[in-house]
Amino acid sequence: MSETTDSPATIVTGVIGSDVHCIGISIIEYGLKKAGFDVVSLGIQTPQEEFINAALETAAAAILVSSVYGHAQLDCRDLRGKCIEAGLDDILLYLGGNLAVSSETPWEDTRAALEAMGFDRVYPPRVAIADVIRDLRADLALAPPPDERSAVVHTTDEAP
Ligand code: B12
Repeated sequence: MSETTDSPATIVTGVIGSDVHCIGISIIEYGLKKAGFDVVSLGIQTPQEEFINAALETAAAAILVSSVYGHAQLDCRDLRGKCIEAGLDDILLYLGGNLAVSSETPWEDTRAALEAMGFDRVYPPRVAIADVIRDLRADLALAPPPDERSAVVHTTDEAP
């Protein structure tokens, strides 16, 4: 069994590139705060460098990137490489939003392309916040909060 910790982690969030869609990431940030994470919110139209600088300044454990206007593959190009260059070798990178350029593109192709760019997890538009938080806790080896330790967690993977 792997070791877990109760310490809150700092998470950097923002909407990458020229994207101004702010509602989705605000909902994610609300969920993160409610789950006990410290959130450093960079807002809309955030350049890659700002994500990296904020993560360095706050010793963040993860960067959660939002991209809603369809240009994720362009805006996120080499983000992982720049993180490594800055010394953030092990930082978790999550990406969510409307990630396909076209609605014709199968989701699994989009996910595979973005994972190949270095994201640890890539989420479709209708992801449940509970699933993102569960993944973060698992990836950061954080213990579940006391009131959830014996609770059943329902995920979007389950049949209704
Ligand atoms: C409102 C809106 C706008 C507003 C934004 C206002 C604002 N302050 O946010 C305005 C009018 C400014 C706008 C502009 C544009 N928009 Co617009 N917009 C929308 C709209 C109608 C709703 C978006 C929204 O808020 N949804 C509600 C939130 C809760 O959902 P969400 O953003 O998807 O977020 C959820 C998930 O995606 C996920 N999520 C999001 N980020 C992250 C991050 C992580 C880490 C995780 C885990 C999860 C996650 O969790 C959220 C909660 O469930 C959508 C259509 C739609 N019905 O979705 C189009 C839409 C997003 N827009 C679109 C486009 C194309 C544009 C423009 C390019 C249009 C144009 N030609 O000018 C511009 C882009 C401007 C820019 N530079 O960004 C397209 C994107 C197409 C694509 N390829 O995906 C959409 C899908 C419309 C469409 N069907 O064509 N838009």
